[in-house]
Amino acid sequence: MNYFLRFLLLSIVTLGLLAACSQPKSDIEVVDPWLRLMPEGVGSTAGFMTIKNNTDAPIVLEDVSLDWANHAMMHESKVVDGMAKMEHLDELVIDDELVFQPGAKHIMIMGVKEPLVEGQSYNIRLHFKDREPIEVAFKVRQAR
Ligand SMILES: [Cu+2]
Repeated sequence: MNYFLRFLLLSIVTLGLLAACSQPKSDIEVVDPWLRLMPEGVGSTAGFMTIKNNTDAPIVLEDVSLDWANHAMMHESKVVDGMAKMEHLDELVIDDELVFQPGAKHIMIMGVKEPLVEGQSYNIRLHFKDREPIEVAFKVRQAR
């Protein structure tokens, strides 16, 4: 009995591992999602990540949303005639990968309801065209 149970458990674990290995990569991968830690009293911040498209077709990121702040939107920082400006982005087509990083594309977050805690994660939903939204945990850290 004991032996049989052990055999059964081992089989289940093995099957599980096999299933995990043979599973295709997910269509969309989000790498290193993080939020910039802001000084106390500042109610806005920005989120960064790299989105990888593992499919052969373009994927369109249409919107971002969250519950822990009043607004989240896709922005791009640009320098125009020596002036730093931010542009609103309606949708972004992802062929292979899309990078959100300081000084460039970012998720602008305004009206943060509670001060963000360094090291903690906060969810942001990514809304794609013709796909289920993805909920991603963004970790708060100092900008490097
Ligand atoms: Cu912005």
